[in-house]
Amino acid sequence: MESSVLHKSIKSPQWWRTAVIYQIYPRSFADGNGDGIGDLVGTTARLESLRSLGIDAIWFSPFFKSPQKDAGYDVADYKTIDPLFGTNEEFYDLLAKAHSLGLRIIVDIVPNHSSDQHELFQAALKAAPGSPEREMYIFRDGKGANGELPPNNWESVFGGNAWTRTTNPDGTLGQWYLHIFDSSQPDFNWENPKVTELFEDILSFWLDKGVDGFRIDVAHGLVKEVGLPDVKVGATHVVDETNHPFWGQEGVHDIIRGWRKLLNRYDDRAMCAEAWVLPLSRMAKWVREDEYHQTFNFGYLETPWERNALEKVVTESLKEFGKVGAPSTWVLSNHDTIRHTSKYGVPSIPLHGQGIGPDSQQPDEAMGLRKARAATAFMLGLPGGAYIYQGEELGLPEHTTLEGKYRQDPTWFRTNGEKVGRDGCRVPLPWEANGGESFGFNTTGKSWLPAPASFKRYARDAQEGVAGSTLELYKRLIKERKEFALGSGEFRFAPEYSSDSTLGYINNGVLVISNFGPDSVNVPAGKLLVTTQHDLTVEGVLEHDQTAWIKL
Ligand code: TEU
Ligand code: CA
Repeated sequence: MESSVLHKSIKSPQWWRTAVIYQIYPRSFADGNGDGIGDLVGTTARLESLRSLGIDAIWFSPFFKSPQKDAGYDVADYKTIDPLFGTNEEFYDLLAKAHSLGLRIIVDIVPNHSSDQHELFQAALKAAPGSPEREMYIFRDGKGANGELPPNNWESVFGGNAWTRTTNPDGTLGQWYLHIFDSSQPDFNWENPKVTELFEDILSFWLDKGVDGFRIDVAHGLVKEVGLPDVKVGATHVVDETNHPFWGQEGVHDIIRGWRKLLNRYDDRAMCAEAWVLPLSRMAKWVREDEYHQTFNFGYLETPWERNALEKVVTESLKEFGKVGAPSTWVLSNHDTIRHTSKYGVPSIPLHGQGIGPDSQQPDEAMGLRKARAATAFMLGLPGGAYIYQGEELGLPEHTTLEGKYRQDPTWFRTNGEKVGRDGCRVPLPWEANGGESFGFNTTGKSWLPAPASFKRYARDAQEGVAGSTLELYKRLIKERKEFALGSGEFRFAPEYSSDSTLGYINNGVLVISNFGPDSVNVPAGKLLVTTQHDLTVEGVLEHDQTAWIKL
């Protein structure tokens, strides 16, 4: 092995080490019954078209019983599909069909908190302070003479205080409960073994039903520092090395090890952590041999389209994950962040959780799409697992002019509109350019969030089979990625093909080269496998903000 090799090839990878996993946001994927909200029947009917993308697996954002205060991340019953999306039977049918098409299914488990409508939280509210019922969650007396002040200074990720005061059954004011997210999402008390049991039971339930794994929500938040000390002023949401009382506490690792043991009892299941922790050396701790199989690489997601920054983050990722024997993952978009097409269309990336609204500077759509395509081509050539978010295969932009009256993200409400939140990346998918107001999302035209007019141009049927379309680009990238086994390939950067404005790497004999500079550059001869340029016949010259794959 050459010393510059950053990733050695793997002979027989476990599926998750190299998989391309497609995130379905159920309420916005496909609506079978026409009520304006995506559902399982609608999704099942679209599974073949998903398979034609070449993906290996699907991750479903939560579809469990929920009051939908945070789009399903507020779960009231972890074993039952919300009637909004369908029935358990419909999910088992979907699972069977997906498996018959060779697609694995990952479901989203939310262990940090439940909905306030969960029976356990309702029981806790009715029970007395200090009771076993209350011990399932995090209740505390308030500060001040009459307990009128919250127990500490913690703030909700969505804005405002992380504590809400309860009212006792007799009408007097009572204890406070902790919610790192919305007040409808009380945090579980992971110091309590009953909580451990609860989730082992939930995971076993879904494993027994045959799901291939889990995406674990807020994986870095479960354990809180003993004594619940104040957050030091200046601490941020994405955890750095400084100690934070509710992000990235060491105790989470014991929980993870317990789950890994459970998964190991089954064949070939995997779990992926949503752990917002940096630096990557710290994130890599989540994927040690006896912990998660994967973790989302948010360091990568937050890296701008810049030559040096990308070289640095890829090097660091492969080194740090490599040290613990885990694959890196790569991701550019998800349901919490601004779609990468729009992110690259503005001069500087808005802060995490900020969103882009009608009052913000509007993205340059063409520039954003061009860079996004180039960035995706750069990403899909890398070894490891890759996550793509529904709609990015269409080049969908964020809905950046969505009116306040449609917004549903708790961030919007809890910051009084100061942050527009995440609805802009959650607009239902356009399937048919002439499919009515909802562009084929359903047949009634109803849509829980209205699509911008531009979605007509991005509709799936307008791109299917059209050379150079973003959809065909994704298909080609995923196909060649498989063909050359890039997910498990031998990888190194290629300084001999790079310059100040270009960055090249070689993976299993395929040169992936991106041009970040303003001018066109010559690229080496070889078989052109794929290019993000609109005119696929242009060989030898790569324009600005384009990527090409060349078999040397
Ligand atoms: O997100 C956790 C999280 O910390 C963020 O990405 C957060 O959504 C963002 O900072 C808000 O601005 C997970 C889910 O992915 C998200 O959709 C849920 O809202 C959240 O947990 C609560 O369950
Ligand atoms: Ca529906």
